[in-house]
Amino acid sequence: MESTNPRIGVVMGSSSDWPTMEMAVAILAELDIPFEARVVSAHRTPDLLFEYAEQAVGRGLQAIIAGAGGAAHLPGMLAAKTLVPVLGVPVASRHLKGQDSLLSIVQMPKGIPVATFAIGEAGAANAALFAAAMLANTDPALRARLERFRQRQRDAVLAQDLPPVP
Ligand code: RP5
Repeated sequence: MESTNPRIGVVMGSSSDWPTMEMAVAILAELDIPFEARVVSAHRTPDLLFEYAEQAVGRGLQAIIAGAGGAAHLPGMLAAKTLVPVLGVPVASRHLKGQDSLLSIVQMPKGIPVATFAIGEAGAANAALFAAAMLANTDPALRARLERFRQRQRDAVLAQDLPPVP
């Protein structure tokens, strides 16, 4: 599924984040956007984090979707080390259900922006859709695929029925 020339990097602090972050990967695959997925931990593999961020521009990444739980400094640290836009996904943590992740990602001090999405699967999927919309500004074929995605979504809602009133 991964591309040798990814346009989007999907990174997460642990393989335990995968059930959330695979929602981003599923959207990127559906929209036929070349991506890569990696485990990069801010506190367990800080040197790898620096290396990944420092090489992001040169490798042609156009956005990095970064998911982490707990004291989720991964997106902010990546953003501190690269000019590639970073989209942060708060992963639901065991004790605080991702409130901690959300606040630590969204409350970046002035000067280093991280676009922050909803906690959990919706946030991961929306981060991928947001990255797709950014790339679609200069990629008409991708914009057409994104429009078809929206159309399928509209059609699915319009086809929904409710059970009869008892
Ligand atoms: C963070 O700590 C990860 O992003 C993950 O959400 C959380 C727990 O990691 P594990 O202990 O499951 O590896 O670094």
